[in-house]
Amino acid sequence: MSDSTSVGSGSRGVSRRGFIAGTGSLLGVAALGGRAPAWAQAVAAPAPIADGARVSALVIGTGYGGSVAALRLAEAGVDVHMIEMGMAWDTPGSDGKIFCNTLSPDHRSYWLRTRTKAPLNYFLGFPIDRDISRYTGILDAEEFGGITVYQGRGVGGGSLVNGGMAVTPKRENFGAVLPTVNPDEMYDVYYPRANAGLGVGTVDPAWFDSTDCYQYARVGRKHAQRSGFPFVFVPDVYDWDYMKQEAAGTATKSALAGEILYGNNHGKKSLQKTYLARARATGRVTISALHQVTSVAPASGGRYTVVIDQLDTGGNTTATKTVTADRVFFAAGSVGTSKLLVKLKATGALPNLNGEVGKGWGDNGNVMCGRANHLWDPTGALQSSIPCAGIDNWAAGGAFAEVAPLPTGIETFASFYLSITKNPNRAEFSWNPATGRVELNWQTAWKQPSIDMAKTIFDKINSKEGTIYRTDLFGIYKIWGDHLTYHPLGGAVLGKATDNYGRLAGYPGLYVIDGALIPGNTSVNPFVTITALAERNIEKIIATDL
Ligand code: FAE
Repeated sequence: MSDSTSVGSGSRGVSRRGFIAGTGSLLGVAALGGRAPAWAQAVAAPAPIADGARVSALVIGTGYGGSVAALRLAEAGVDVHMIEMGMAWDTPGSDGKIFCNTLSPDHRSYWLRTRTKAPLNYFLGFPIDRDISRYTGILDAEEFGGITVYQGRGVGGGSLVNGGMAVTPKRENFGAVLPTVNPDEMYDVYYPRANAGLGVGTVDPAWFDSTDCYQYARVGRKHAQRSGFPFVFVPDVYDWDYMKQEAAGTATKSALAGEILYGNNHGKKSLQKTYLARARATGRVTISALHQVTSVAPASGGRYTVVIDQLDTGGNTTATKTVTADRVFFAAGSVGTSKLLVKLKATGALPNLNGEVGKGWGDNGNVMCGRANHLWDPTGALQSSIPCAGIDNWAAGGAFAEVAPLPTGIETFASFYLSITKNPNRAEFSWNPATGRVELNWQTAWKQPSIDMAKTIFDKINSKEGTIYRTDLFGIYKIWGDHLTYHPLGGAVLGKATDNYGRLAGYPGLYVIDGALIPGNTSVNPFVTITALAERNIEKIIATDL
């Protein structure tokens, strides 16, 4: 894997040469045969950021918030350098694929672990984790005291590993999601802009009704409806035409080969193929992969000194670089941004950050469970790894459950769900000087409200169907996956740690522009809201600060 996808500071001409980021053509890449995919071939890969460099805008992280900021700043004529601790994920491995499969994880699967840590870690009561070699892999299972927080690592952030479920919250719930933001501007301008930029679409209902790969979701729909729950199709950034071709046997299988958690080699429109492709095409955006920001502190002239460790694929620091930036955008994700800000405030690099930094963190109420169906109600051996269906009991019970796949390749007679719930608990990050680490005070018991809310759906369905919970998916006789979240949110909350547009209190030129701004819950899957909020904030920042 190359460690950089950059086009070089100031080398605007390089990527202007006709790089058209039409995702339709990009997704048509069949077997890669050891070559880089089209989107990666279109730009040169010169050296990463140099020690002593001076940059106009430095963006920490290449997930949703960072990608929106980079694109819009570049379009406004600002040169942008993005710093990403994970890999570029633009070069196939020895098997000809960039990403490894969920069913056969190798060194590419996890961030600096010697054993996998699968979210669903047992099957039929047996542990399924396996040894791997330590590598800067794609999925970080970051462990805090009471919770494991899963995050994507690499150019594209969470878009590399997520299910692509692209959900706009119901308008009536928005007031609780972002209380200080005007819903009119979000629903009229920024949600539509985000959905268009991300390439969001919905499964063809007729195809859904007939294809083998969504039998599990049809079973989910039947059970939901028989218990009187509203069933909804959930939009996704997967290329639905490509999935039809997979099912027809005319395209290399990706969603239908179980690819999801450790990357998707074909049909998913990750940020690499959408916002980041457009950002690179401006010629103003440079990305240094395998570079981790460790410090940001004021420099002379209102600028900032940024310290960056360059990493090798073993996670070792091979160089430490100090650069100067006019403006710095924290887009390292809820956890990454919170950890940096809390450390920098406590250790004296940014002492004037206010007391809200590190607070207001939530897990989006994530909780998982499975149900055991009757033998006459199979969910299908072939399951698309891309979920497309949900059960909406938010208003009545505080839970929105996505009907999730169990793409094991065998018939399991199981229905599996990831619920997003209205869990009120919020945690706080703090600096521990003894360990030199940032800690999070979340407790596993704080998931109980989530379990109770999810039970408003599944107790009723079990009772109606005469079925039971699976007890073999998260341990030995353990029903609830209450040890994790996929959706970390908060830690630098909008209007509290920052002003109402993400400007950090006390430091002109420092901004937060990622999931850290959102106070703990979005009522649905979060990345559309993170993207829309970033679109709103960067528009204001460009108009007034630059
Ligand atoms: P994020 O995408 O996490 O990007 C932050 C980036 O910053 C990462 O690439 C980091 O490696 C990088 N970084 C961190 N610290 C540093 C540092 N010090 N220096 C340099 N780089 C750094 O942030 N959401 C949905 O809406 N729908 C889904 O279907 C869905 N499924 C998910 C499935 C899984 C398994 C996971 C893990 C998440 C899922 N999510 C889903 C959540 C979604 O991916 C997440 O909310 C967003 O990615 C967060 O976007 P941010 O821009 O905040």
